[in-house]
Amino acid sequence: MATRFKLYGHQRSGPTYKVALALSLFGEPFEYEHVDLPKGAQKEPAYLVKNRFGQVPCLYDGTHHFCQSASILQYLAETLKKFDGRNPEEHARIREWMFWDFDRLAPGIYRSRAFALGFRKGEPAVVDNYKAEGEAGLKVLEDHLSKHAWLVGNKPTIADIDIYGVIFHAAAGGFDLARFSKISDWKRRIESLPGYATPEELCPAGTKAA
Ligand SMILES: N[C@@H](CCC(=O)N[C@@H](CS)C(=O)NCC(=O)O)C(=O)O
Repeated sequence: MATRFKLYGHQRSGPTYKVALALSLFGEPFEYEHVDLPKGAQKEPAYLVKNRFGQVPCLYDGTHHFCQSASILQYLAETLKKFDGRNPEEHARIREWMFWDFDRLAPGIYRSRAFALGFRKGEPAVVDNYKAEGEAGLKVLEDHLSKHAWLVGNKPTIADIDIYGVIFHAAAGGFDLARFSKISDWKRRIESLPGYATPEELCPAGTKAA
């Protein structure tokens, strides 16, 4: 069946998962193409015309190729009218969470995971620093979720999907989420939404048809 969307990504890429999960929660089937990062496929000219930054994910909507997972989530919310804010203030709050994520949460958690899984090497002080940054980010999130069920407003938005895509990988980075009961409750709320699926289900280590 022809689908509107085609996602280029890698199963172990957190940003790829954010977009795949959004499409699934939005109820949008999509074609998926595995980009072989270890072989450098993301730096090949044929891929660079789709994503000038030479990274995954990249989303094709039938007309344009889009990159940067947070921007892609905003594009999906705006065009499909789901998981979006209801007014300019909520749109700004969503952006605040997504900008904070890539500044303060994702580096600590994604890098700690990369060290733990052996994708990256680092001196102990560097490893400890990323771990501490991840812990500090989790504390901010836990505090907010102790007063709110969702990150913005009273329903799930792309801010929740974006940050879930980081929290999903926290355990693999050595973070004990059992110590963060509000994050754990919120995580379960997202996992019970219709269309929820794991990276392995959405992004096979190979290309899948829609
Ligand atoms: N800010 C980007 C980050 C994308 C990113 O870091 N992608 C990584 C995989 S998780 C990548 O493509 N790495 C390969 C490379 O940079 O050559 C986004 O959110 O889309």
